[in-house]
Amino acid sequence: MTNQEPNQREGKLRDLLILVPYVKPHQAKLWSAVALMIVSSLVSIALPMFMREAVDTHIMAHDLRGLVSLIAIAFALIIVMTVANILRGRLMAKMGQDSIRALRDDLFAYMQKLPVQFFDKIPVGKLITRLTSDVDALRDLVGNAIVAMVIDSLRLVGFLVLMFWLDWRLTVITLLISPILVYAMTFLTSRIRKAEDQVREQASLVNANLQESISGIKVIQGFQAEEHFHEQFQVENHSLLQAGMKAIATYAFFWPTIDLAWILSIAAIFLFGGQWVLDGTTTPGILVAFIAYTDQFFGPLRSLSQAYRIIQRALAGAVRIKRIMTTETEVNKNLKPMPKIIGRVEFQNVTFGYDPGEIVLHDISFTAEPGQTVALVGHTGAGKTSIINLLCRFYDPIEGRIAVDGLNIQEHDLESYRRQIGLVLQEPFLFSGTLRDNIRFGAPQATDEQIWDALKTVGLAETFIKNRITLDTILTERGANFSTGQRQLLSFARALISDPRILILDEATAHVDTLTEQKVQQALAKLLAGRTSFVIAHRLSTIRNADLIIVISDGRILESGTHEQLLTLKGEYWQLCNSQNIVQIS
Ligand code: TTP
Ligand code: MG
Repeated sequence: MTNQEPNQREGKLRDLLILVPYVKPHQAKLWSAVALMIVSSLVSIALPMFMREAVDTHIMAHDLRGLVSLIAIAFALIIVMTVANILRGRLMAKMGQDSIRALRDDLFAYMQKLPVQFFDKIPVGKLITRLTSDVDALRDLVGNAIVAMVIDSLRLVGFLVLMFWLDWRLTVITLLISPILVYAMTFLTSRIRKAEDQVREQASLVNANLQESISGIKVIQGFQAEEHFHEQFQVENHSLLQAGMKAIATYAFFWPTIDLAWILSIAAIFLFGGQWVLDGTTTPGILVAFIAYTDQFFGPLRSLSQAYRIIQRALAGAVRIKRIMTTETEVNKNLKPMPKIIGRVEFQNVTFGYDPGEIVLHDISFTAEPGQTVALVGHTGAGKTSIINLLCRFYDPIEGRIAVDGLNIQEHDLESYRRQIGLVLQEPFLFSGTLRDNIRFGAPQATDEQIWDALKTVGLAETFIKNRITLDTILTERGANFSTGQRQLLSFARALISDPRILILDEATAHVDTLTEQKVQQALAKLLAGRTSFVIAHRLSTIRNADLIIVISDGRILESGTHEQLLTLKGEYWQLCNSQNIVQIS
């Protein structure tokens, strides 16, 4: 769905409307900045006229006092302009930062709710780079470009009007030079932009690469694959260098070309203007003022071309951000909330594939009665986790229907549904923070007593007390200061606290040793009691007591029934049990 990143040049001005709600609260700042900019623009438009006045009226007439007072007035105006510019810069920067902070907040909240599919298709590093640079592009737009665009256009018009009024012939000469400028502004800037796009793209690849190799550092070092990853990184890094060099090479043309245009205009103005002063058709003051105007004329042109680039980048960013913010609403279609459920789960002829062309689950149907424990059994890759993914609505089936208490889960609000599901995975998600926060993750209002009770139930309390671990103990990233088994039990405690109606354990007991396993079995029994539970475990001893065992193979249900029923079938399950010496035990 969202795997194609839009091209930089895509995006319409309309897409920038996503900024309106963020800029609106800062309207006062915006308008003050506009007012300040109008003041400073008026001064900058007027200043060359002072030069004309100084030369023609005062210098030519040897009027020193008049000259001094004229300069004093001009000086005062320049101070006004400078102060206005400083204030405007601060106001706009503040507005840019404030509104973009709010946008970044919202974006983060949206991202957290995006369908899992979204993340399947874009590497995390790339997503992060994209989002940070997209947000920055919008900040540049809000904090600078919007106002600059309007005011620079006004200044340009102001300059042109005054220039024509002073001497239309000189104005025509200045404008004759403008094709060089137009070339620099359009052709060169579009090449620079392309090169910069490539730099950004390449930078995001480097980041994705970095992110991957940092999170896999243990495996990489363990397998001594550093060289391989380094080589890969060198390749990406080299491409980044090349993209950067290309951008710089193009950029190296830009300013000299602009300067050339400027110097040519000044030379032409001196050449023709000088003659016209001599033949009396224009005055020295006008010539001086004109040179000042020509100089100033280039300023807004430059910043307009910069603003144009910022707008292009912001447009591309806005499209991607908008895409994220609208993806979310596709899921949350304002559905009615899922009422409090009892926990009867039905799969009705469910067919599913992560890629519609590649079916992973074929025509799956089964019913789990409230409170039952259902075990999903099958070889690796059979589709067990995929069934769970559908039940959690990380994905939606292609065909068929999943109902809980008879209600189609696709027709009900996701949040209110998921709140009633507990998910314990093989690799528990622990985050940096206190033990307390990690355990009451799904039930923030849980008291310390409840947390300790849960820890007791899963058999962790004793060890924790012995090792002086309190609820305030800080977990380092991903709970690295706990053993894998302890992390697993922590995630049991977390599930207990949030007290879900439907509980899912996907390979959740894989890390627990046989000694603790007895404890775990007791903990599990308490955890599963009174809830509809789905248990996936390769170790079949964990699931013998299940009310319903479903054997999956290649995405199809092969057999289902209780342990005893399935053994008498002497089919796939019987074989699986044989391979784990379970038959004898039973
Ligand atoms: P799973 O449903 O993950 O298989 P499983 O849970 O039975 O296997 P295991 O015991 O190893 O955990 O995979 C079924 C097919 O779906 C498999 O071909 C891989 C594919 N698949 C994806 O394409 N994307 C996914 O996110 C997942 C989970 C699976
Ligand atoms: Mg699995």
